[in-house]
Amino acid sequence: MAEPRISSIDGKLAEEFAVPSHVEEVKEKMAAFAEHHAAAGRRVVLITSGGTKVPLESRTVRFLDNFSSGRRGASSAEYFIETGYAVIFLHRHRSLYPYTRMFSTMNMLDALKFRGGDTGEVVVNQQVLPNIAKVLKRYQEVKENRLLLPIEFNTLSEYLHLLKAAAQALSTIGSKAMFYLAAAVSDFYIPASEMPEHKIQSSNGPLQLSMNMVPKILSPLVKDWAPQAFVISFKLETDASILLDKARRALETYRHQAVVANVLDSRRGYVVVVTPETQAELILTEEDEKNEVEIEVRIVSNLTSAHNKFITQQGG
Ligand code: 9Z3
Repeated sequence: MAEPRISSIDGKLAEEFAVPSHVEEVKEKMAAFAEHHAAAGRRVVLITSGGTKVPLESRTVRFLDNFSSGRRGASSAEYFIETGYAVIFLHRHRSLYPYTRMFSTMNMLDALKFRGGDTGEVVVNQQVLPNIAKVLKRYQEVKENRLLLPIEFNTLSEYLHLLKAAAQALSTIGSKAMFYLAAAVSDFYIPASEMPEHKIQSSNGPLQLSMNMVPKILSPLVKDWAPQAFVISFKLETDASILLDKARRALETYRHQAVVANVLDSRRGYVVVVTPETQAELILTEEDEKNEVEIEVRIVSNLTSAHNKFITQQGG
């Protein structure tokens, strides 16, 4: 099927997806962040992370969601910062967040002890919160040096408009920008014009939904909004036998630099980084798992090397 024209995607975005009121303000923030870090000799990566919510009613009671925890994006953000990048972290509200992700499943109050006294002192039990001192120190350094710019989204509409704004904001730093599109974005949505205003009534009987295809935003991102950037998309399948074919097809269609291909159940221990010329399998061994090595450290290392080469080739 022929690729939709860029202009039609721009039009669709404006017509069918509500524009968040703060998009221009966020765009300026992202542009200032990118220019500041590029001037200091740093590369900038825009990471998308987490799932998207697709509302079924305009006064939303119900929505369609997906499995993504945001762990891939949050851990990758930390490894990119360790490699010297500044990170714009475009993430789903309440999905995992860099540094705090390590403690997200615990009950904070179980890790604290009230000592009492005049000051009402509270102390941390470091056995309950292992590594807290190391992680907190790193988090504070990252904050002081403003290496991490967090931007939140909730719905698919917010995600699409904020990604477009990010792409335009980063276009000024050319090949120094990387896009690492790890968010699990819905392929389907109900256009505002077809959405019921009020809560769908179960008294009307079984629910049948008809959903439209979400415009393929990678197309204008690569061709139009940030044409010099180094762009990585992710391909997720549950059937491993079609994964690499789909990854290669995505590269041929969008002509970006790499696809990180993964299967739902094995995504924590196995991915393939596919480029037009190469295919690299990244695998965690049992030994790695014992040592709590995360696959994102390998993904980030592979892609930052490729980004280096890309910048050299572009003469930037
Ligand atoms: C991914 O494939 C990510 O690796 C995961 C990470 C979402 C699987 P978690 O957030 O999981 O750590 O729990 N992201 C992209 C998934 C996606 O929707 N890709 C689209 C597709 O496969 C194309 S861009 O068609």
